[in-house]
Amino acid sequence: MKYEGIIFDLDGVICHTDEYHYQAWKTLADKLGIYFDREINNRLRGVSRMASLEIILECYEGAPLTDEQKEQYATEKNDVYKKLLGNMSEKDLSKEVADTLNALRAKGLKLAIGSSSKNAPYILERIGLGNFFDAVSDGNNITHSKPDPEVFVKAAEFLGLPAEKCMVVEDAEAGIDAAIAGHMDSAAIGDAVGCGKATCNLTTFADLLKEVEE
Ligand code: B16
Ligand code: MG
Repeated sequence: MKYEGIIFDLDGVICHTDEYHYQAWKTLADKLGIYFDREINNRLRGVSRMASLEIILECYEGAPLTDEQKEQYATEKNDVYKKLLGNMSEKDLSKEVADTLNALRAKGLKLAIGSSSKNAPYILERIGLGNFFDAVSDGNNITHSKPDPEVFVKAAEFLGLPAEKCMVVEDAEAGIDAAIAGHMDSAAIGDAVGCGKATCNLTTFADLLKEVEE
């Protein structure tokens, strides 16, 4: 086997919460009179909550905001987002993803999450994967967000594996850059395919089964 561990990004790879992020940021943007659309939302993939707010504020024309106000707006967005996450259930985990994860584990690979989200444990619980992964590294245990490699370096540490034995699966260019910075191979899926920087590109999640073989 080429790898001993696979580190999965959560949002956009294991499940899809981007529509909920969009709705929650849109609620805040409308309140502040800021222009916000799905194209801007696309730039928030893999980006931390506070860095996402800064991107949204690029279109803000009011008086400069204090750090306290920014914290408050980020919290408001997260409150709306968390309520929307309450709609998620095991139905939000596709059969293809569930079957592929089980097949990878059956090959003896260790499986981890490497997500920027502070809501990762709650999302995993909602989709029925609360106790599935061998390690979870997320927005709660890092000080630097993707493209910094910290979240993946920590995931490899939690698995007890060296970076060169791990592959990262990502849907965001920031995540592919983080894998490269952490000296890990990467598989791009969805939006990240376009950046052309990953070790390999996946057309479907199940393609991963071919990529982990020697
Ligand atoms: P939270 P990932 C990322 O998750 C999302 O793609 C990104 O849109 C979000 O801003 C970030 O998590 C932080 O999320 O506000 O829940 O802490 O793709 O790294 O799994
Ligand atoms: Mg993602």
